[in-house]
Amino acid sequence: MKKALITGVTGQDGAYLSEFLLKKGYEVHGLKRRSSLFNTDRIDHLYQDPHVENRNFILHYGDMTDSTNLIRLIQEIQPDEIYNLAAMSHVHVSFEIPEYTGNADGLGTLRILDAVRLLGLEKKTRIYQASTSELYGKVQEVPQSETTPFYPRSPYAVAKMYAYWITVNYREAYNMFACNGILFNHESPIRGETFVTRKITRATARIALGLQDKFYLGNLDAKRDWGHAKDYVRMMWMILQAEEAEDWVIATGKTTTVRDFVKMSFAHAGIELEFKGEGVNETARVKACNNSEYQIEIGKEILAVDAKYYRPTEVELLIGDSSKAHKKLGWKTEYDLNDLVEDMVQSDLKLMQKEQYLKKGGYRILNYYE
Ligand code: NDP
Ligand code: GDR
Repeated sequence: MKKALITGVTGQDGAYLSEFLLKKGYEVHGLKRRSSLFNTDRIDHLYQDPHVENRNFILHYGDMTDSTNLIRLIQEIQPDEIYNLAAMSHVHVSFEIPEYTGNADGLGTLRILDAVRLLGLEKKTRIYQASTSELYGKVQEVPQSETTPFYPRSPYAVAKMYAYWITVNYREAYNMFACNGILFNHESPIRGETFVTRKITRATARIALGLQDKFYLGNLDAKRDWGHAKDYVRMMWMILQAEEAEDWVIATGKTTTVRDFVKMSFAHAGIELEFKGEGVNETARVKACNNSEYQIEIGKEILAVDAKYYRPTEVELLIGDSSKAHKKLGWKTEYDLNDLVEDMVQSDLKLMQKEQYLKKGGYRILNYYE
């Protein structure tokens, strides 16, 4: 039985990857942070009682900023594969906590690589590093491929740039099987609530069900290459099964504006929107609604722009070229953007129906939807 260690197991990708590897027969070890509230919502369905013998899903406390803990865990587990997914992963927030982001996302990656080297596991343990399309930053070339130069535009991207190169360096210096997956944006119903897609699908459901009047976004012109996280975690595994350790771009090859994502999301709930104005004055109103269950007023303003969501430096356009992964690893996607939006909107509608019941029962509904 192969053993995998996943850092960031409680995150979106960690949850899907755990499920995927367990189905493949792996013993999965996950690194989770201590928090004052339970933080395992996304993996609770995989939880196994620690009193039961022969568990194949085991959680350990740890933190990417704590080297001794990482060394001890890797020594105990002796993993065949490490998937380094843990990171402070929010680009906008990284402008507020740049030093911590550098420590967790940049140096954290070094700590994993160096632990494997110090423990003499270079030949045994393969390492996947969660690199990102944010490395491309300011547009140098489109579509972006493994040979496109980097120009990071946030403390997050700069930290991930260190992580990218230290992974390449350890591969070359110590002959380790360490690879970067340069993944473009990938989303799902369990995407963090403050990333733009999930913010939009949650707002769609809340507005449709009368739980919220309006929501605010930043740059509606930004373009992203959005895929489904389920397709992308499969690729993480394929990267570590390849014959050679290399770096790979994973993307759909299509790009869409934030504005168009909003239109698609509301369209999946049967609501047509009309956009007017420009920049901070842009708004969207309800043009038509073909779902009689939603008592939504035609002409109502449901979206406005708030400059507080603009980033000090923005990444305007991402579109990836994954031809290397298609050709050499045979990677194919099962979901397109339409399937993704449908999956997210349907899931949020179900989730928000629960909020509706709570509200009817007199419970206070938290109106926090940043
Ligand atoms: P999430 O934000 O959903 O999950 C991040 C995970 O990292 C969480 O489990 C979080 O724990 C954990 N974490 C954060 N800081 C630390 C720390 N100091 N020590 C230990 N664990 C920590 O991210 P995703 O699942 O979306 O992304 C996974 C990885 O892939 C990240 O590295 C991200 O930067 C990268 N990436 C993501 C892309 C995407 O579109 N999703 C695209 C390209 C790269 P907790 O739950 O306690 O907060
Ligand atoms: P991104 O994702 O920065 O690409 O990083 P995010 O969803 O946060 O932003 C995408 C684009 O939408 C614009 N935007 C807004 N973004 C947020 N979060 N909130 C808003 O209100 C809003 N309005 C407009 C942003 O300006 C941006 O252009 C994600 C993360 O998962 C990273 O960890 C990962 O590395 C990259 O994707 C690939």
